[in-house]
Amino acid sequence: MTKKNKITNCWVCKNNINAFMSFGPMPIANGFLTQEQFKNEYFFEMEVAFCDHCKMFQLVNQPKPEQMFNENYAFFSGTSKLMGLHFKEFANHVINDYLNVVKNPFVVEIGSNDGIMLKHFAQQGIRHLGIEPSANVAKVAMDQGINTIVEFFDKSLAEKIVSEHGQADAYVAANVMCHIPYINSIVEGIKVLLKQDGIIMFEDPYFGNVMQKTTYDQIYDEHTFLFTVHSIQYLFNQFDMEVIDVEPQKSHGGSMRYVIAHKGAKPVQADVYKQLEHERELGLTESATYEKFRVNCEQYRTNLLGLLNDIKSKGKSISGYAATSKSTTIINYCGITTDHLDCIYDTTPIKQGKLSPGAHIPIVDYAKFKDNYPDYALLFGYNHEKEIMAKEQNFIQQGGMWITYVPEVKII
Ligand code: JHZ
Ligand code: SAH
Ligand code: ZN
Repeated sequence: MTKKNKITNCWVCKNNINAFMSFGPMPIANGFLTQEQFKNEYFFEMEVAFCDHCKMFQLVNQPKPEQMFNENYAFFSGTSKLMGLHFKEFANHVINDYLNVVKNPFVVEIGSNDGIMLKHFAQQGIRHLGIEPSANVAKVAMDQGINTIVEFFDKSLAEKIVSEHGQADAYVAANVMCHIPYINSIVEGIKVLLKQDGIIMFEDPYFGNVMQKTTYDQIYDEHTFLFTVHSIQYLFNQFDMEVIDVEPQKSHGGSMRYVIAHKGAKPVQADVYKQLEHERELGLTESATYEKFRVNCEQYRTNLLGLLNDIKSKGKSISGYAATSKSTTIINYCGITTDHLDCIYDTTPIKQGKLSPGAHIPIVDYAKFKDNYPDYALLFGYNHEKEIMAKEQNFIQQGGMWITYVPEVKII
């Protein structure tokens, strides 16, 4: 049964919002399951809204955080080598450009997962604390000696951290700020946690890229929000903090890194104003743009399902490649089934041997891909294209073909 617990007011500014689009009933994106679990599988109506007042794009309906982030969480950050390098660069940027002038600095990261970023602070002997509610991924970090607490960050936890460790010089986060519905409590918590001259640096998928490339697969249960500089500026201005710099990133199909400080504490860089202007040019502050986005999503769905049906009508085989969270939206919104995909190959041990959320497509160890190449492979992990192509060169050499849907549906 599809559960409804819909909000009617914006999570950020509390103004009235209305959904402009539904992606239909959706399961938990990382809810890989066994056959015995089918009867209790959770679905919610995945509807999205744009708040015309604070400019925040958001889900109006989603599972509770504990249903998604717990001791069975299936996403381990360390599965991508290139993301490992990305987070080393992120950590060194914070250390070299902000912490070098501070005596005995203290860094807090939320959503620290398996320690992919925090380990670079730990290895340099920097005082650090990770906040990670999913116990299984947190354990991987703790086993490496990275200080981690298994909790959800919010204002009351921030107060507790300050009383035990003092205020932080840097607050860092990646791909987690957009995951938290009670975002105002998070920002209030950061305000309490951060020293007067401290720095906030976080990154998340950028709605500008999602809109331009129609990568609607960034919309799933975990992503309560897709940010823009406009919406982030509104969010932090509410609590006397401001965006002082923006740094576009290629990761996850296009992300934005926001640098934020207490109001007046640090100079605002020109790039912030440039990006705000660019967002107005793209129409990201106008409801009409979101209506166009809906039409584009529907077109992409028609194109992808049409291509898969066409290939199957010729008797050819197709497998999925990389059981990403994003693939749950593509599969369930487009109506992709086990009639289309034989299986999905993936590197994550706890996903292997299970079935995909909703459509119940088998997840198979990627090492078996080469033993049984399909005619076509649908690249769900397009954001890891470089890494995947490098290890799967043989597939093409043996006559296999990749199907992508970013930035358009096509055979590569
Ligand atoms: P990947 C997750 O999204 C969830 P997902 C979360 N909500 C988020 O925002 C981002 O991460 C940060 C597989 N894979 O990174 C392993 C291969 O099979 O796009 C994983 O199952 N071969 C927190 O899940 C999946 O892809 C490979 O070579 O969309 C991870 O997908 C590589 C590199 C990955 O994140
Ligand atoms: N930063 C890593 C992990 C992102 S996955 C990366 O970019 O690869 C998102 C993580 O945020 C999950 O491990 C999840 O358990 C955690 N999370 C979700 N809500 C949180 C909250 N309120 N406080 C801290 N972490 C949270
Ligand atoms: Zn709002």
